[in-house]
Amino acid sequence: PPPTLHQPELWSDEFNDFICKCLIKDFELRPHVLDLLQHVFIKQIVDREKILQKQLIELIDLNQQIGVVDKTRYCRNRICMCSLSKMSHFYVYLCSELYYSSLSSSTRYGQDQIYTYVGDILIAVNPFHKMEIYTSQMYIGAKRTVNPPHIFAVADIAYQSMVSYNADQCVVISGESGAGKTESAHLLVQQLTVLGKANNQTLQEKILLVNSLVEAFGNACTVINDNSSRFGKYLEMKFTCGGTVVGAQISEYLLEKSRVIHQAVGERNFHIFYYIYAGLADRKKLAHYKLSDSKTPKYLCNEHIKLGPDIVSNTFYKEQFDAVEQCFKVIGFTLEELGSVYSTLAAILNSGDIEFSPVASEHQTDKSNISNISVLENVASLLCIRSDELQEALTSHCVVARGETIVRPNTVEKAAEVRDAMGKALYGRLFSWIVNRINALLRPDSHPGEDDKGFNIGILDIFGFENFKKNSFEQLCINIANEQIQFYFNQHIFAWEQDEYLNEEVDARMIEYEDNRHLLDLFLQKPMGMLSLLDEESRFPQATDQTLVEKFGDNLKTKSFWRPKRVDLGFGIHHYAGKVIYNAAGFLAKNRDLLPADIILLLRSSENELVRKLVTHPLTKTALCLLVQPAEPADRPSHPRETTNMRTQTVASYFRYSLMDLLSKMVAGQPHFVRCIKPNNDRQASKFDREKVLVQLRYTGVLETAKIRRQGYSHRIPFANFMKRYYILAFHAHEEPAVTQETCSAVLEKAKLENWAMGKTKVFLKYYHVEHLNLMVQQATQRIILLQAYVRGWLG
Ligand code: AOV
Ligand code: MG
Repeated sequence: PPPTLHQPELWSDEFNDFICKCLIKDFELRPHVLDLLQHVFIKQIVDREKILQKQLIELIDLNQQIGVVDKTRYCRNRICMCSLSKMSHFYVYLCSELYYSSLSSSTRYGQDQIYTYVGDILIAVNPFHKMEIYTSQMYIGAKRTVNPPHIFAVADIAYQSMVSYNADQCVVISGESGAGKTESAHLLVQQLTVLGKANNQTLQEKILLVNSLVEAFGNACTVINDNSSRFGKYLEMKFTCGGTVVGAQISEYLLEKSRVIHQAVGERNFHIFYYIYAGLADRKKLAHYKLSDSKTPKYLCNEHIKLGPDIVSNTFYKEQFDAVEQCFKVIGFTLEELGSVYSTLAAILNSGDIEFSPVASEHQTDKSNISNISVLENVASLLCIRSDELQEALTSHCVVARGETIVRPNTVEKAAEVRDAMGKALYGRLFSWIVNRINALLRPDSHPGEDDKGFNIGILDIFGFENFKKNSFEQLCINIANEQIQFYFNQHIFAWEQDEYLNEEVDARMIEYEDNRHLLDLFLQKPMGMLSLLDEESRFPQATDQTLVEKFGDNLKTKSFWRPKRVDLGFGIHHYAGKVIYNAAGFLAKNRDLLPADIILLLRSSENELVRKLVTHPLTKTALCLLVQPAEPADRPSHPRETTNMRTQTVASYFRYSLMDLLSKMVAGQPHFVRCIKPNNDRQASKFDREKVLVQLRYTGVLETAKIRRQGYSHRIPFANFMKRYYILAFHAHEEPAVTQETCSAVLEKAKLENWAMGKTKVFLKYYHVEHLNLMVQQATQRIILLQAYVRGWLG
């Protein structure tokens, strides 16, 4: 007999239990149960909330949509699995609504339920505190619906899809700055190494350390996030066809090099500079690397940072230094390489302190001199170059006029620019070199003759959308990259899916979504997009940042771009994620990103192998160090005084290229989406700012995603594939039914499924249909196996 229910609390344990018992025991939800359900729900909600039934359906409070969906899934699934499809979706839906009217997302967040599914997409709300949910093995190979939503389930689905469909996978993690992308990426790698059971322990260990190592060099403290990624990272884990992890490769995008020489108020330089300072101090090695223990290097000076307590004797930094060194060693860097890395970092810090003063002479007032020669000598000795040549390269430059090379002095400002350009270039190239070296060390061994091409799972973790008080060229690039990821998401979730409905003449209600294509056009179109205009202006020697914004204003005629009044060099952009006011000061210089050839040639004469490599090794396609490169071969005579055939590439053009490169990688794999949500701006645990969350859900399109996942069909299977897999549910095993709309319908009807759609060439199903069908096939096969065994036993 069906269980009885005594006036339960809405979705109380007792009630849940009741529903489950009904479902598991396969009781039909007879009218009286339905009545009961309806009665309980409506009565309770009306009593409690004093709203009418009609209004209940409108109760889809936007805040709760995110939660509704996962409960709906849960219910529908249970119902489907137990073939109780008679219960109308209306009631299930109602149940969910009611459930969530009493248990909203903020309550769930308060209970540390930070993960939610919207269809096949995972929403992760940053918990801002450590949670004990990352050791569980219950997600391995498990059906998604049997466990609460989790990031490990995403890893599992990506892994299982790779193994069963023999296809590359790609996990795209998005969200604004501080939303938890980098943490999510770590968790994915952690779980994927478990799933891909590396044969050797060391490889597993190495892969786990890659993120920490590159993040020590590529992350920094910003006003939004203490560990903010200042570069984009695409980590590909390589597997054999059988699913064993065999290596990893990273691509890095657009490191924010300007941070090396300047940090905004309240921000810091890249982590590694502090780590190395504290680490070397601890080992009494500061003097060896020409670092002072009393005077803060200029590149680390920022407001209240005190060298002693804040850096030198900071135990956290010291520990981090040890950890980074350990990462280097485990991954396979040599001690010599490590020494060179430290020297280069120390050289960069020292170079920031080189000072220039004008040479007072009657004829030439635009000449400069170095006022602290000892610092210059320190830099030269750390880089293993000659100090007189460094001095010359900083304080003068060559121009070629009518075939003759003329040496011209640098003004104080120009000399300081060259110094800073050198610091940025060295750091950018050091970062790329480390990444390339890691790639070389973690490249899967290829054994000649072996045919195991294998597959990979890529994890994309870029810098999140940023909107500071003052936004510059870096924020523009970061935000364009985010715009591009959002576009990809839209294409995948809405555009391609809806195109298919139209092509297949399936009657599905079209979902309106916020298309940001016009913004991508605004930035990337040629020749009139913002980046093209910037490049064009960068080619004019007379151009200024003022002429640049005027050019923007004259050419960019769209509502998403405007010039705010009374803001010098300002322009505004209405991004998908909100309005941002940029300041164009420094745009041209940052885009040109020039490093004089004199400096490059001088560094090529270094006696330190690493320093030489930094300026000679061919740039990999993802290395974003854009320098003016002399076309001459590397081994020129030591005196760097000739400049010919300068080849230039701007940051904007390289940026456009790397975006395309990134997209081509992403499109090649089957995507999985993780959308990180920041619950508050104060980085506080258990604080759920509803307004803040809602804004993010809106602009990321999560609400529309919920709709399309509820109304749309996540699985679209060609007839032939469908029949091959499921014909057994409606036909005899030995039959070979025709592949037609009718035979497919017959299978679906036999399986007692509803709400699917039939296209011209494909069957359109919801994810729960597929789970149900798979389950039925599994049961059918088991029955056949049993039967065969029985017959065999009987015959035998
Ligand atoms: P982001 O990668 O999205 O920002 P992070 O992943 O660095 O953000 O997260 C910011 C901080 O939130 C972390 O340093 C953690 O303190 C906390 N956090 C995030 N996810 C978790 C989690 N699952 N468990 C515990 N704490 C977490 V940026 O890189 O700034 O866009 O450019
Ligand atoms: Mg990050």
